[in-house]
Amino acid sequence: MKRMLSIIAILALLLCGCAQEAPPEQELTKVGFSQLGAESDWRVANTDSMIAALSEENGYELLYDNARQKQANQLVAVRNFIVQGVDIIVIAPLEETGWDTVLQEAKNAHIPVIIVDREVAVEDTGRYLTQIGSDFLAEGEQAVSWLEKAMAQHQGDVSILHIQGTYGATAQLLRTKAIEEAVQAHENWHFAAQLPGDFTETKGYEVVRDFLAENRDIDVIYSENDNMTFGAMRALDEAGITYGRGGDVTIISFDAVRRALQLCMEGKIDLCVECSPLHGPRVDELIRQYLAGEPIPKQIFVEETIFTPDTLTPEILAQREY
Ligand code: GZL
Ligand code: ZN
Repeated sequence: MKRMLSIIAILALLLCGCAQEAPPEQELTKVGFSQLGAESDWRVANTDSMIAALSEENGYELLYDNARQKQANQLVAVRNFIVQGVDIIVIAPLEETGWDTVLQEAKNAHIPVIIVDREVAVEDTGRYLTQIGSDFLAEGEQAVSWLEKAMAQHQGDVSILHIQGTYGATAQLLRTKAIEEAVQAHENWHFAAQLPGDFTETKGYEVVRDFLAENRDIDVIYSENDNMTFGAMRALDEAGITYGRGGDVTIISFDAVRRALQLCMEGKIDLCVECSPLHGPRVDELIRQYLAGEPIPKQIFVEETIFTPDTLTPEILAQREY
C-alpha cells in the first residue's frame, strides 16, 4: 500500500511540474591569476599550490598567466582578465610599485583583487580586497636575533656578505631592512658588500664568484632566498672557502625549500628561515569567504618558523610539502 502511495505522489509531482529540475551545472567561479615568474624553487611551489587549489573540482575556472619576471606582462595579463570578465583577480606582484592604474581599472569593472605573497604600494588600498603573504620583516628579525647569538663569541668585526633579492619586491625590501638596521645597531658588524642576486641561483653564483675574486674576508652570508644561497655555495666551493657548521662562513638563507633544509640538516647551511609558498588553500578559503559575504581583513600574515642543523630530522624533512 505504502509503495502505491509513493508512486502516486511522484506521479502527482511530475504532472504538476513541481519536481525540481536537476540544478544547473554548479557555476564555476572564474579566477584570473597573474604569477610573476618561475625564478626559484619557492615560486614553483607557490604556483603548484595555487593551481592545485583553484581547480575545476574545487569550483573554479582558472586563467593562469606567468609574467616571466616582467611587471609589464602582469599588467597585460590583468587587463586581459578584466576584458574576459573574470569574477576574481589574484596577483603575485613582482614589485610593490606600478599597480595604481590597473587596480583602479579592476575596481571600475567591479572585480575584486587578492594580492598574494608580496605586497603592492598603492595610494588607495581600497583598490584591492586583501593581501595574504609572509611577514618579511619578522623573517629578517628572526634571522638577526639568531645571528646575534651565533656571533656572540666572534672575535673582532663581523663581515656580512648580503645577497639581495629582486629590488623593489617586498621580500627584498623587508629582509634587507632587518639586516641593515642590525648592522646599524652593532658597531662591530659591517657589510663586506650588498650584491644583487634577483632571487635566482645563476645570479647568486655570479655575483658571489665575482666578489670573492676581489675579497675573501667574510664571516657571514645573509642570502634573501635559497636559490641564491645554492649559487653562493658553488662560488664558495670554487674559491675553496668553507661554510656551515665548523666552516669559515656562517650561512643564513630564506625560504626553507626542501633542498635547503637537506643542506641545513647536513650542517652546510646554518639557519633556514621559513617562508611559506603554500598560499593556494588560503586563497581558496578567502574567495569562499568573499563570495559568502563574510568580512575579510585587509592584510593576512602566515605563521612561519626557523630551522637549524640541531632542529632538523629526516622525519621533519619527510613531512615538508615543498
Ligand atoms: C617570498 C617570495 C620570494 C621568495 C623567493 O614570499 O616573494 O620570491 O623568497 C621568490 O624565493 O623568488
Ligand atoms: Zn670577523
